[in-house]
Amino acid sequence: MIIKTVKNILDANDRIARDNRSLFDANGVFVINLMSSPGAGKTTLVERTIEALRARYRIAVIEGDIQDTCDAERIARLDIPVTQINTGGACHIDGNMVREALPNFDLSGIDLLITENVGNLVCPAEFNVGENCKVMILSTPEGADKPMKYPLMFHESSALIINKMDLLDYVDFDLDKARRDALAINPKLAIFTVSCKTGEGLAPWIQWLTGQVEAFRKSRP
Ligand SMILES: Nc1nc2c(ncn2[C@@H]2O[C@H](COP(=O)(O)OP(=O)(O)OP(=O)(O)O)[C@@H](O)[C@H]2O)c(=O)[nH]1
Ligand SMILES: [Mg+2]
Ligand SMILES: [Zn+2]
Repeated sequence: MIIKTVKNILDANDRIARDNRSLFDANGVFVINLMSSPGAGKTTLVERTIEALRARYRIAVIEGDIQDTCDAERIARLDIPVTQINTGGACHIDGNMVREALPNFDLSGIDLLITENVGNLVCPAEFNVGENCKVMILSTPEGADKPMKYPLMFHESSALIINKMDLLDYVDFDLDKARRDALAINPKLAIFTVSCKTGEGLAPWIQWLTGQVEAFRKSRP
């Protein structure tokens, strides 16, 4: 019985996510669902990505947090349209929450919408919000065992950003193992090793993302 209830919730969410997707398609908006554990560096990556791509694309951000608005305030300081979703306890954002945030934006004026999910390595991967792709961050202090312990997010993501490479000498993080295990779960995963603090390694990520956005734009009638 419980399993059926969960399935119904996911089915209902998928329907709403498909409606969101239709709206994004109609307006030519490429959407990223950005996921990671708390503190892995999602907001910092969003800030770096905005700096790199704001001259090329019109960017907007949805911030998902259980409570508080500090991440949205960080983005607003960059003068980028941003809406904060407070989930009021829920540990992920879902299609309905994103749908309710959309009236705050002029979608026809957005090329790239980044949704930062609630910090959580588990259920955000189960809920589509209408994104073109899921992107996840694993940071070096979290440990290289995470792909094997939390495989779903690695399975569902198109790109894995291994962040905080500047800390590699100070933490026990087996980079080869993390890569190997992540690719065993998802052989198509694009993996980037970066430091959002120093900027090291960010160029290939920006190039990959640009390629995704351009492919989406070309695919539109
Ligand atoms: N050393 C180091 N610190 C980083 C790096 N990237 C982010 N941080 C720091 O890590 C902390 C968390 O970064 P955030 O970007 O706020 O992480 P988040 O994933 O958005 O966190 P939540 O939204 O709370 O889940 C901050 O103190 C950042 O300055 C990095 O590459 N190296
Ligand atoms: Mg954040
Ligand atoms: Zn959740």
